[in-house]
Amino acid sequence: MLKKFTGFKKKNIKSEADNTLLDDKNIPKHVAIIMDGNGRWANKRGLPRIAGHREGMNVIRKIVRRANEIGVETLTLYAFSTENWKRPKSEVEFLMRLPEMFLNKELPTLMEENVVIRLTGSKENLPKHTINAVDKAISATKGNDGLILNIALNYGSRSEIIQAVKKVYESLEKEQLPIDSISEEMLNKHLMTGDLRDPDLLIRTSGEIRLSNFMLWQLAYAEFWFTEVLWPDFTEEHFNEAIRVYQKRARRYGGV
Ligand code: V0D
Repeated sequence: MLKKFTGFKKKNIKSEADNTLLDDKNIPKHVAIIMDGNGRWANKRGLPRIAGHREGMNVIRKIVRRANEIGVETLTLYAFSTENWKRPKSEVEFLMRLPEMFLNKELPTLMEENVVIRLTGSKENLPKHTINAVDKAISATKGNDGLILNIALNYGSRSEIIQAVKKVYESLEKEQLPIDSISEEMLNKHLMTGDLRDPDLLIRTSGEIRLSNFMLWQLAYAEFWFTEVLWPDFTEEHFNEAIRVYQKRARRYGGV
């Protein structure tokens, strides 16, 4: 069952990564990553935290390409949580420049690789320049049919659920539906992830073993893989290792 991965049919992306022992019949369709440890990476080197964020941004390109190459359909990256506003103003201002910096550099490559950019989170409080950059990338890539790169930006799961519950209530009122018509599907539809499928695999870097208000509903059945590696040190090999571990685990949704 486990065999050498020989490449993804439709793609011709070359990679130096170690492909061995990946089962191409059991690639997680949706992988979500909490990219933690950028500030700590910088501190360890006596650099300002923003240097860690910049280095972390450069890792994204490699992981997107690798995910696309092995046939992952959706890659969600947790870039900025609603709690991150509490950080020093100068750090937040720098972070809000990263979408532009990333997209200015990477959009041509993402187009070549057929990537679709999506956003999960609230646009509230985001600077205009950040929204513009992301909106531009979303419209530029919406006709592509490759990997969905879903960026969780200004996202928090509990407020997402509250907002979905309010929308469910509104739709019951509007359509005069009984309370028993509330279903998982109905709530699911009103979450910010909308039509995206649930993640199959969650990766969190930097040794923190918690969810930190990330996709609480959507991660109900996901496999979790944690690593001590800090995000700026994360490589395709670490990504492969996470997929290998995922493939070794039985996934039975509570059945037998
Ligand atoms: C900092 C490590 C890319 C984690 C990666 C504003 C935290 C670098 C984006 C990005 C951030 C955003 C939107 C988009 C394309 C890319 C990004 C933020 C932080 C939050 F359409 N890196 N990145 N966004 N960091």
